[in-house]
Amino acid sequence: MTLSWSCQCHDGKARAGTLHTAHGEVQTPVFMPVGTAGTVKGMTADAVRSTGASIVLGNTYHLMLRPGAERVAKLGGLHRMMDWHGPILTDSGGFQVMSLSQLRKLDKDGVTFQSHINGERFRVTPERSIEIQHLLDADITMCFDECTPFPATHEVAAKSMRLSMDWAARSRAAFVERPGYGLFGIQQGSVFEDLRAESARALREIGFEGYALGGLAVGEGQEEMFRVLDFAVPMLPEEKPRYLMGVGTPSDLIGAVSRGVDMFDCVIPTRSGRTGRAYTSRGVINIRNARHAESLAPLDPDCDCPACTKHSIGYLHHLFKAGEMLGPILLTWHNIRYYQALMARLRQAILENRFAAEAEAIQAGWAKTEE
Ligand code: PRF
Ligand code: ZN
Repeated sequence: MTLSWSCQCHDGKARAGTLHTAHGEVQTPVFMPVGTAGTVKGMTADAVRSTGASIVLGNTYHLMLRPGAERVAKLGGLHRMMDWHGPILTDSGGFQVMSLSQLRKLDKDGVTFQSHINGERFRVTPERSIEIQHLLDADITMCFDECTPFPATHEVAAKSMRLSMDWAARSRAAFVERPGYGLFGIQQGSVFEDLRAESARALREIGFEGYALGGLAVGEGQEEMFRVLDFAVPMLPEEKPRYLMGVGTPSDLIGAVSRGVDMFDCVIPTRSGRTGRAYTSRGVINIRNARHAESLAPLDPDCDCPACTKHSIGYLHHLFKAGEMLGPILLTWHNIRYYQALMARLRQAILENRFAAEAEAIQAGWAKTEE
């Protein structure tokens, strides 16, 4: 059987479920740490596992440029290379090509671009993107799509969405079905209800193991994203997992779970960790702030990660001021642990039918810091 998802429980629109993949099970709602170039930056795979993470994300775009998809396959695939033996989802490359590469040219058949690393020329089509994701041995393969830039007129968004739907059909045709592996479609249509509906119809017609919401968190703001989720999520099949790509802050995750989203990925916990921003039960802490210099308090008294149980805020502040690499490592560790604990808490609350109260209690805690 291909990859499947079973729902244990609903609470309002929020769902608790289990993904069954070739490399193990994933409890949803789930946050997937981003391991762009074959590593969650600054973390060993053991460290990532210890946070409670059960699935990580890899990127077609980065790995095809370096070390190359065929070379990853020669090195035993992404799981072996990373020492990550759990499930892996790979993004298809379209989004990263448009945001990172130089001199890109998009046509009906695919995208030609130059590497942001050394200027080398590459071409990606839906067929090549799927082939690369097979070489990487992704449990979850994403369709090759175009993330419609924001803002877009209705006409531009319609044309872009229809191209992505054509590419979704080609991605499906190129995907080789194997037990425990699956292909996810990606809904586009910008902020327009009729285009989101047309996109959902096209994807359902093709049929996928899961359905992603693309083209959001691209500058529209949280209120607008939630407005779109209110109508876009119910358009996707009830019995399949739903994945909101590239989202988000803890507040975004709570709002999206309450609207029926099951899966997330984002660079926020890892990137913020590297720059000294910690997400905690009391709110966001900027560790470089001078007022932390002599604090003996833990970063987050409610967290069980090494940064919080073995060190003081004052020490973490010192590591960042001194440019020591342990600083970014410890804050990355903490942020990933915070995100995993948050998702586990939301899941438990859904199972016990008290999601709304739990969401409110978590958000009330954030008011306790002023940064
Ligand atoms: N498409 C793909 N990857 C993505 C996005 C998308 O629309 C987004 C949008 N937030 C993030 N990552 N393939
Ligand atoms: Zn911590």
